[in-house]
Amino acid sequence: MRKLVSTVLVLSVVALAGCASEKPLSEAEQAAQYGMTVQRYREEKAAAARMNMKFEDHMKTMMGDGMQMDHGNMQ
Ligand SMILES: [Cu+2]
Repeated sequence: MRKLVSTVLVLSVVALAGCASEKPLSEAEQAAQYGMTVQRYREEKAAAARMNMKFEDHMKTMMGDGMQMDHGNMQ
């Protein structure tokens, strides 16, 4: 529950920041957007690359309530 609240909070902050700037998000900002650590973000990005998926599509699938992806070597 606490994690959900902080995720929503971070998403609003990122959304507001996004309106003010057209700059691409930094790794830390994108990690925050998905409520994960930078290390986890890099791992997911690498996983998406291995799957030839865009990171956004990869995360949508991961966060969706539908099928779960099998990443094989994920710990
Ligand atoms: Cu994936």
